[in-house]
Amino acid sequence: AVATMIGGLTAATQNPAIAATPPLQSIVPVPVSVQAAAGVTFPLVASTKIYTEAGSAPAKEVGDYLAAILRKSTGFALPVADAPATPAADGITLLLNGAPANVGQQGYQLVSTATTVVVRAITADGLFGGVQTLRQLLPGKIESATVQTGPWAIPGATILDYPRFAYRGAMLDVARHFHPVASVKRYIDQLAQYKINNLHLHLADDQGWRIQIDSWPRLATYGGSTQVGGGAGGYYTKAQYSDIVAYAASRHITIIPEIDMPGHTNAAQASYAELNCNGVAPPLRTDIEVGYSSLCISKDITYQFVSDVIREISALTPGPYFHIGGDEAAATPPADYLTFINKILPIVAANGKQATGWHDIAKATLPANATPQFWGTTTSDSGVSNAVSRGSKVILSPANKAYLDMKYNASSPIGLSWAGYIEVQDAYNWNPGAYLSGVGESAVRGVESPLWTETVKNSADIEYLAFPRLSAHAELGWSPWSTHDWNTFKVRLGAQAPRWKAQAINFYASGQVPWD
Ligand code: TNX
Repeated sequence: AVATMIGGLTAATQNPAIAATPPLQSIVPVPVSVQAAAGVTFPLVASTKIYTEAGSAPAKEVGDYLAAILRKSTGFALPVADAPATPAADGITLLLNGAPANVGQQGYQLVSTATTVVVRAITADGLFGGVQTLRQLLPGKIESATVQTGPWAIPGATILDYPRFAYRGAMLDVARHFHPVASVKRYIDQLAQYKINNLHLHLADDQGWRIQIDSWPRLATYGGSTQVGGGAGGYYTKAQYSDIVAYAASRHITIIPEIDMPGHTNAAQASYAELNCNGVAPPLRTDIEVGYSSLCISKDITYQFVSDVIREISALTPGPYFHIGGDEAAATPPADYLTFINKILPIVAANGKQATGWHDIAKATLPANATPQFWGTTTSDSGVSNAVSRGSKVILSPANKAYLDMKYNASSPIGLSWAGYIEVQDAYNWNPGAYLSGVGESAVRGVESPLWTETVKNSADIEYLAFPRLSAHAELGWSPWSTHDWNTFKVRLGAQAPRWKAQAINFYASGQVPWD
């Protein structure tokens, strides 16, 4: 009595046995394939153990992460130990051997029976993804921070899963409103559970500079001293930034730092008069206007500044990317803009990083390893398609689909609306692999959900705008397009509510979704 669901729920909805095991139908992002073993369940009990690939520290870390989550809500000891040669009958086993080759670098296979749960992957990233699926096979209260009453049963299944796109991203603007380390970590944990593997931090903008730079100390101490609305602002010390990077790594998330240039630079220009063509430092700004600031393209000191900043941040950043911003440079003459981008791309490369930037940078001739991030509201851009024809890959963040800071509708209490309202279905209904003309599936590195924070002051605000739309974007980035179906997605999304409640996530209970 095994029913097959290939990338979705068609067979499941016809099979009453599977209807009895709703967790298998509720996984977000939906796996490539799920086969249910009808009537079979693995009981998670007080004596359950977690076994990890013998001798592998990265596998052990994933096991420890899983144990920490499950211990809180079950109250069980869940010791983590090296896996025996044959998966033991009393445990959940995470192995770096025996995975089917098609799981690739980020995928996994999960097989649960009455006696074992075995996750196999080629990499620890893959095991971590499998663990996210495993969490969703347990009742939502498994996410609680306090001990809950079981029983805790994992439905019998064979799941094969791997991502459509290698890059699933989120961006958090910590410049407009500063978000302290604890808030960033909380968001990182939320991203990880939907298999998002990159967090882009927008570290500087007109209203604030948010990272310590030793060679230009006033950037943080003065440029970081306020924020939109005139509040106190703040910045990350180098130790705090490194702590965020390490925490993200423990959640298999890469941090991508952004310093926006040559526009969106008022906080820097306010901190150092020499960064202005007229040699006069402007006042700090706490309004939300855009397009008025520009670094001075003709001054040598500008490039000293850019080199110092890129060097110091790159040294703290293990990931391959450095994001140079480049958007809305309305105060930089077009020829100067090209001069500037052409001068700073080699600085990024000299620091061992690949450049990413808002797609405005594709007005310049980009090297093939530079990634334009499309944020427009149209479906064609000649700069981006030219970059693709020269070998670049693209990150898709179309503002009218992917911007988490757009309001859901006219009555949303926070958010902006310049790119339109984005209800959950709007966030879900687009195909990243066939969205921009001249940018086919293979030219897409992935999908990213930017959250600009002009109206976003704290974690509750972040969560209200990110959930549930972030989960929709996560599915677009991970799941095969053949599974794309709003009617089944909205049911799976609705099944996340008990989880979000257990985690005290302040989600928007959209009327489009049948919430559990
Ligand atoms: C446009 S999108 C911006 C940001 C704003 C955002 C608000 C982009 C690359 N630039 O400076 O915060 O709109 O939605």
